[in-house]
Amino acid sequence: MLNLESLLTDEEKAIRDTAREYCQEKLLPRVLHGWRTEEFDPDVLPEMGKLGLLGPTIDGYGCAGVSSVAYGLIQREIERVDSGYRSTASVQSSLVMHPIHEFGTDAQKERFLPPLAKGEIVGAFGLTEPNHGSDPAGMETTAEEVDGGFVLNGSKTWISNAPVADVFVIWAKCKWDGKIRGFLLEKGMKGLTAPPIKNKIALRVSLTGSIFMDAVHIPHSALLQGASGLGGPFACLNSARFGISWGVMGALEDCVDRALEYALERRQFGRPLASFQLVQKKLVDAQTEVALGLLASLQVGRLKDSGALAPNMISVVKKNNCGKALLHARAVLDIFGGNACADEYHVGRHAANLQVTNTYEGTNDIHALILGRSMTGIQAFAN
Ligand code: TGC
Ligand code: FAD
Repeated sequence: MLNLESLLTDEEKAIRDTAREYCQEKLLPRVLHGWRTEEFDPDVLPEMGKLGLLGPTIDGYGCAGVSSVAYGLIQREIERVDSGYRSTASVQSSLVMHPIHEFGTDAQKERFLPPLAKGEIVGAFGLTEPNHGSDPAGMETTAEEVDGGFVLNGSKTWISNAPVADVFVIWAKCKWDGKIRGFLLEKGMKGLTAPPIKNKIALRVSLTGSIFMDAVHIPHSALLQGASGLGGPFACLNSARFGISWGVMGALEDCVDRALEYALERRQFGRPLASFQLVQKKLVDAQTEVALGLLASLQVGRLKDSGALAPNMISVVKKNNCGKALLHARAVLDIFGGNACADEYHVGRHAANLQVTNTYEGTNDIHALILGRSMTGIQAFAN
């Protein structure tokens, strides 16, 4: 609608085309099975890894070293199929590979990044707790220094990939100075369990779980040395929230494309639905938000790559694009009438997923308060 294409480099277009071809040819045919069964498909991450779609902005360690805009374009193509596949991939890239790359030691990078990039191992990111979602500063998970390392105690909930994760980036409050730091835990450690949360009504193709840590002993080498304080997890969230801002636009684009096709074919009162003014308005409003949202994310991506990004800009696109995607996916879902209920029309699935994308990585309202604090100088989260 606003010729995003003209603002992409040839390399970005080629990466986008590779991702689109993979997602449409390989992921789309599997999505309804995954949605209906809630089964995690273990082939997805290795397939993405082969194409260089995991941790793509990282230089070295088997990663592609591409622009942030290319990263966004990849998330858009994955989420055009399903937000759950994008969740699986973006946790791996932004919330696990990114902190290891930014804050890890050389040994941690060499050990974990290549297999994560290939999708041979799966990562999870544990920040949210049963009593602390929007306010991670209040977390109750603790790390205590002991002879030979640390002991972690606590629990995390609603953690993407957790039930199948090989490596867990866990954020814990350190007993010695009260600061939040990241630790790398590994599957099989004594006292560590990650049961699935079943029967979700959204994001059913991605696995979500709890993490329980009952006196988990880890060596000193498991500490992410470069991060101390909430700025550590928030730096990871900057990258993931940016990716989500692109991803949800892909989901909304799919909703618009499918609704348009349906509206042109389905006839009522002797005319195609697409001929009714109210239907046209729903389609145009949604398509307009896609065009504006993508251009905003492109601008944020360019600023990110040039080093001129401020985190508030990410709140603008995370909040706007997630909120608009949810609103307009629900609006165009109306066009399907009773068929909105049938999963083979796909749009109801997107609308359910988009409720979650509008919630995780900071709810829409929390991003409003982040921006409100910036505008007014008054923080409204708490007293
Ligand atoms: P606040 O005082 O604002 O900040 C504490 C420290 O962090 C620094 N900081 C940032 N640094 C980098 N980037 C950012 N975006 C940052 N935001 C804050 C800040 O400078 C400060 O540093 P320092 O050195 O002064 O200590 O902290 P607060 O406690 O007042 O924050 C409140 C609030 C609401 C903004 C924050 O807690 C928040 O964003 N809450 C939302 C929680 C959230 O987003 N959780 C996400 C969990 S992960 C997830 O959902 C993954 S889903 C993945 C998937 O499946 O795709
Ligand atoms: P709460 O913080 O309890 O918020 C409930 C409501 O209250 C929201 O509407 C919120 O906006 C509002 N609210 C809260 N505080 C305020 C305030 N001060 N002012 C005004 N309104 C307020 N987390 C991870 O760490 N890793 C993951 O991989 C991960 N994956 C997820 C996957 C799924 C499928 C889901 C559903 C969640 C996932 N999350 C993950 C957790 C997610 O980040 C949290 O659900 C989210 O941050 C909100 O926290 P909460 O659920 O505790 O809601």
